[in-house]
Amino acid sequence: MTTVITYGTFDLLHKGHIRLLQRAASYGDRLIVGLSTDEFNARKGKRAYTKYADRKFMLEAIKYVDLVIPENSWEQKATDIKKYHVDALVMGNDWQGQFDDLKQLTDVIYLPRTDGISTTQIKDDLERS
Ligand code: C2G
Repeated sequence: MTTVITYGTFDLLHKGHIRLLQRAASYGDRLIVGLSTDEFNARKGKRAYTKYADRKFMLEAIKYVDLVIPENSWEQKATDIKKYHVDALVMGNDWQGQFDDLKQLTDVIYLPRTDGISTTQIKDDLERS
């Protein structure tokens, strides 16, 4: 069984998130999502509209997702990769190169982001409307 992992906040879930999960899942038999906790988001300088428990609930309802674990730190990826015997880390290419240090542990794949949609864009559009 091949295992894929990805990480993110996945706030205001949108097509870009779903397409990332769909493509990440295609690299293996199971997809694990490291979901940024509210506390970690604060450290990332992000404030999610939807609280962790509800973001987790929504991700678990997505057919491409097999397991959701909390992402509490930048440093946990290596531990997660070993713990879950991960074969590939998949991220959007806004992270291009950022996780290449993990190539000694697993495949690292950066996928093109989905153009024209982002949580920030949604918030800005709603503010203007
Ligand atoms: N994404 C995408 N296309 C978009 C928007 C997002 O492919 N239009 C991807 C991002 O590249 C990322 C994933 O969807 O791989 C989740 O996006 P965010 O929730 O914004 O994740 P981020 O805040 O970048 O957190 O340790 C890594 C971080 O937790 C990643």
